[in-house]
Amino acid sequence: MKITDARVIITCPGRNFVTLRIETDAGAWGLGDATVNGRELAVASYLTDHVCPTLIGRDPQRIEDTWQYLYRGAYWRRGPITMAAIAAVDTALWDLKAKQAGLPLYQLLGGACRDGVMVYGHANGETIEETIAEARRYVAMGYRAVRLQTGVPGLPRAYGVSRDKLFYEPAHSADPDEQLWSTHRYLPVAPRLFAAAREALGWEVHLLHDAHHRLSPIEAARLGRDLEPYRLFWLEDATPAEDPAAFRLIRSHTTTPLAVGEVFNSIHDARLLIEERLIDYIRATVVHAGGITHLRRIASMADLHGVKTGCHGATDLSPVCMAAALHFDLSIPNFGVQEYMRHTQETDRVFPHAYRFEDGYLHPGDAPGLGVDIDEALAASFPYRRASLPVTRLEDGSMHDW
Ligand code: EZ4
Ligand code: CO
Repeated sequence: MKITDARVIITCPGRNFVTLRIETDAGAWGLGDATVNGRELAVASYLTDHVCPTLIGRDPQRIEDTWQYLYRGAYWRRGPITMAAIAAVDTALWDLKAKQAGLPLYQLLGGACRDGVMVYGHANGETIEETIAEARRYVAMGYRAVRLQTGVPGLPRAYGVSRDKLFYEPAHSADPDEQLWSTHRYLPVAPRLFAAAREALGWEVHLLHDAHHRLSPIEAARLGRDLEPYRLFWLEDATPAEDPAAFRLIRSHTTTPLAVGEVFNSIHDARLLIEERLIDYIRATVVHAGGITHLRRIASMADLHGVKTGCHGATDLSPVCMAAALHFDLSIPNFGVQEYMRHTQETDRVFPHAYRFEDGYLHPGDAPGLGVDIDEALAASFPYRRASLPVTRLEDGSMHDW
């Protein structure tokens, strides 16, 4: 079997998505997600200009060999753009192989380790009351886990607190929107939110919180301690993720479980955190961490050290990535939780899919391959629109992490 075509499809059904479609002389084809939020065209060029020409004529069944060829062959290893491009090829080849076998992908990965994939949704509100009202909606929909984010008095438009409810999109303007941050204002609010949430929602539902990489290590340690009474499932992205040693300090001060890694693209980003057991959940996901082939390696290393997975699942990960994550989640022993932000109806129409939500769990379905298609004619009716993630400044005007 030979690859005869590999092409990039860019579409914007509410937000931008970059998808790779690989075709073969045997008629089998596969899809891979290559979306990097706010930098979509860079991956599209990496694929179209550099990777796709080298795929033509290759045997699509040689998934591991192709991964190694693209990783080692580039000389320039790692990085979000390179690894998203490799992920797209890898995902498409797994999809293709499973379709050829007539099996849902999770069967090729060893079969199901569980009956469903527990997901968490996002409850956002300007006030604590509004956030809790949103959380109640998720619980009523059957969710067993909910992430709570609330506005901070004095900080208009803080990152991660959306005005939209079910459909939250942080990349909402062509140029980066400027937002404001103050840890001093935020730190007392988060524990108040979770105290009120436990009072209102009880202790059965899992509660999560995302600090979006905005704290210093000692601030994160303080927050972790203040949140301990409310038994969070996790505190996510406490400090900037490129500094793993910071987690030694946080870890030594708090028993609140820690999650990080949605921006990781390589096993090397996660190694120290996992080997020293500084985190409880690794957030790397298929599209941003080198595809199914590389993410399995990260998960195996994590399993060895008692760390579970909690794959990123925001709206900028397309239904193709979501499906890939679900097959992966279903098949690994050390799955923890899967983030699930719903896509818009336009996105769901461009990417018809077999995965379904029921009773707090997602299941990838039993269609062959990933179980996701792309309606290319409909995709073409939603042309690319430049969109950027926001930047954050402190109250004195200086730049900050977000
Ligand atoms: O900031 O997906 O946990 N989810 C998040 C997301 C990310 C965006 C970045 O592309 O933190 O909102
Ligand atoms: Co996050």
